[in-house]
Amino acid sequence: MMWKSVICTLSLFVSSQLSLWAVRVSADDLDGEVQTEVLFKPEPCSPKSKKGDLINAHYDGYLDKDGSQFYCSRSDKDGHPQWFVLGVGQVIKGLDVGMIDMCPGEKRKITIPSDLAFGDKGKGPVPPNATVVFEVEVFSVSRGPRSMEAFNNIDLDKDRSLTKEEVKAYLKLEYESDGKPRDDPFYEKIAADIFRKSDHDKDGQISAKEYNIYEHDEL
Ligand SMILES: [Ca+2]
Ligand SMILES: [Ca+2]
Repeated sequence: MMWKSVICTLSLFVSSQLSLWAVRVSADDLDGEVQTEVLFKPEPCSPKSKKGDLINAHYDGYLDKDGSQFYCSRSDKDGHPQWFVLGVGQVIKGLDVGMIDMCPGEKRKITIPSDLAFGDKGKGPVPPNATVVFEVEVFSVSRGPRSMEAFNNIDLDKDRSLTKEEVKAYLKLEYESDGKPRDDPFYEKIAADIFRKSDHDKDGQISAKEYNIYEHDEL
């Protein structure tokens, strides 16, 4: 584990140093606080991520002041890309904002001031009031699991509650319809991630209420 982490840190440290030379572009709609720079954009670039979408991505974090790495999703958790719902606070605010309008395959460098990242307390290896830089790569963008339409599709037995089996069956269908079927451990891993974030009372089911916790966020 330690070994993998060191390798990852070293190799990405080099790429980060190189990309520091690139010009930073501030996206118009991000009010200048979060700076995004597109490192790679596939053609065509679609679908584009929006608030409430379920995102699968790698993101590596660096301190802006010296380029040292504090987070590497490629080595954490066996290197699986991370799943989260965009725009609802499952990741730091700067990523919620800076990862809008990204398509699968797109890579960005996102520079985030501390008040939209880890704040005046910092977190773990991130010191207080630190500006951070994330290099993100998006693998998939799908309609958020937060729409009631999706909930009803996932809830096969219509008991207004989602089991892990129902979530896995749904993921399987999604991947197969994209022509990218995966093996069972892959779906198991994603389902476990989703349950960790959504099954707040830990009863092994995602209730309609748990699922809809962000409903007021006009998804
Ligand atoms: Ca059910
Ligand atoms: Ca529950």
